[in-house]
Amino acid sequence: MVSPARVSERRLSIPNNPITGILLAIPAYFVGIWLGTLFGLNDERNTGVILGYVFATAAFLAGVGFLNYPLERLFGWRVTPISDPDENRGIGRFFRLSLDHKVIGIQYLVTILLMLLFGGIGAMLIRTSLLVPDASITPAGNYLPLIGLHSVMMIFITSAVIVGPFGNYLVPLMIGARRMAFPRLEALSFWVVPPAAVILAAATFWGGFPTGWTGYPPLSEQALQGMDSYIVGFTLIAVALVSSGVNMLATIIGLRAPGMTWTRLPIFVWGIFTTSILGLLAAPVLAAALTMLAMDRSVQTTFFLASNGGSNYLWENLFWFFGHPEVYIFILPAFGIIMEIVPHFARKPLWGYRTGVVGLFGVALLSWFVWQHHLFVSGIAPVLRPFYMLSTELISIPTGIIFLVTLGTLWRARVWFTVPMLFCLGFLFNFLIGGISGVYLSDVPTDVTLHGSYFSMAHFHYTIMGGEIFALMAACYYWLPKMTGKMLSPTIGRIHFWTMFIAFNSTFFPLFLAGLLNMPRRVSTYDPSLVGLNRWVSISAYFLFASMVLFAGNLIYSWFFVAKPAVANPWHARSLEWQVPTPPPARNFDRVPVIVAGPYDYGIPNARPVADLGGMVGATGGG
Ligand code: HEM
Ligand SMILES: [Cu+2]
Repeated sequence: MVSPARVSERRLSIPNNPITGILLAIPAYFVGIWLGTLFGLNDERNTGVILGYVFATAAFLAGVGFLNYPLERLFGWRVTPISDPDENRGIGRFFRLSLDHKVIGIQYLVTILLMLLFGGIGAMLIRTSLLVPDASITPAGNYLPLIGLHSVMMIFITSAVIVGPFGNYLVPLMIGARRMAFPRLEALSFWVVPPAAVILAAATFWGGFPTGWTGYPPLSEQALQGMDSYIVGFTLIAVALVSSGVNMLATIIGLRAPGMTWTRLPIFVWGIFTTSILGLLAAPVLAAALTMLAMDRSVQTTFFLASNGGSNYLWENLFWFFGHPEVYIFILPAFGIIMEIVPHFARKPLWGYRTGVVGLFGVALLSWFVWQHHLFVSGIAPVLRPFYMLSTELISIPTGIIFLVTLGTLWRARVWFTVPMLFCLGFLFNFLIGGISGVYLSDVPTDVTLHGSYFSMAHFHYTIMGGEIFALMAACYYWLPKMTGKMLSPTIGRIHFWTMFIAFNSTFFPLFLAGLLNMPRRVSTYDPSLVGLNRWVSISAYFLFASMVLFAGNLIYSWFFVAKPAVANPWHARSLEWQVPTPPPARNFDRVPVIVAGPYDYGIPNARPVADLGGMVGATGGG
């Protein structure tokens, strides 16, 4: 221990911000490229590009300020405090390394919404190309890179779009904590995302990559340097998943306020909890597999190359061992949002709270035992097929439980049809179709014909876009008033919901049909008899994009033009995050609250307010 008297006041004197980060990253990239040429390997260009991306990311993070704390500890300088309310004021706090979970939540939200715009533009280009059955709009060789960029960008987004903005912002507020357990790790889980997005976009300069998000060898071994973007970018997302996973678990286990027993925990927090277990355990497998692929492409190992004793089937297993839990990383927090929001607008206790928690854990547990349903037609031993078929179909049971908990809460309720509630109902409709189509895919005889067709593509868009993204929209309309202090316009919100709901279904439902008619995924040409169907889908997709523009318009209009301030508790909700003022003070709670009741005790005579907050302003009991 360094005694206080000897602590030096010296600090690093370079200004820490993203600009410094970029200025350091550019030379670091070229140092990496140069180093790559020194080894004299056949794959030297890949080695250089991989090293370049890794160095650039490290330099960027150092420029943003991630080295300060380790250096301060190492040399005994004065250590920067975790939260310094004076430093953390004004718009500038969103553009630098902040350790306030509320700032990180908003940084995450804005970043991811911008990424969503790029992913969405990619989707529009794909659908434009498919207006004609031949490859005349997209020249040969451009279609697969387009699919690759769109799919991986969307996977980056959907991996973090709920846990990043809403998990970081809300979990401490919901459990009565002042911060996350490891604020620096929390900041890191955000600051690796922008470099991941930039590195992914940089693939364009190398002509993109042809493998989609699954990165199957041998194609991924043969592809040009665009593939290296996939490897490094996806590894950074794995870093984000692990660091946020361990942090969320430590926070929820360790920092709950007195009285916040496990059965009083808001169900959204349970959604984050189970997601975090999956992220923490699955992402390292992905990172290991990607490292092996990077080594195959640079230092000439042959893990996945059959020609030298490796196995591409090994990749397929490693990838899906991560990949299937990954899709539940998308949906578990969405389940959490739906079960969280519905009781507040049904004004009824969450029906079967404990069963709902069991459902979340059931899904999380089973998701480890099903990955080979992605490999039914990839040479899997025939005796294994029934096992994976059964385990996959079993997942419908805990999923069904979560559905029943939500429907039971709605049963005979006098529902308040706010915009967030509409999106919850939209979620239930879409996810039902998505889930049921999953059961067809888990059935081996049907999957043998449907695998690789638009049917499976429609299935996962129903679950991910119709599910996770609808839940995201519900979360935005529900919690943004607390996070930004501004109400979103409910009128635009309703128009947004109906256009998005109708356009989504009219885009993706016909694609089940396209799949049944044997239209293959990831191919830019199709049978001319399907041209009518495809044009219908493309035009619907334009409307879907327009509905998202309407959402962006609503954000801008409501934040900057109307700026109607949100009251502390516009929904008269009981749960803890609504009892603090809007926007929440820097340290969340004047003093640590004492939790005395559950968050969903609506309609219960003489129900106590959820917490004793020690006379804080803005407190409302809810009724
Ligand atoms: C009731 C639950 C579900 C079942 C039974 C199920 C079943 C399946 C099966 C068997 C496949 C393999 C299809 C094939 O390629 O031949 C599949 C693919 C897929 N599912 Fe699901 N699924 C379910 C829920 C979900 C959820 C909740 C998500 C995401 C939020 C999801 C995302 C995906 C994705 C991304 C793929 C395709 C991966 C690819 O080939 O690129 N599924 N699903
Ligand atoms: Cu799966």
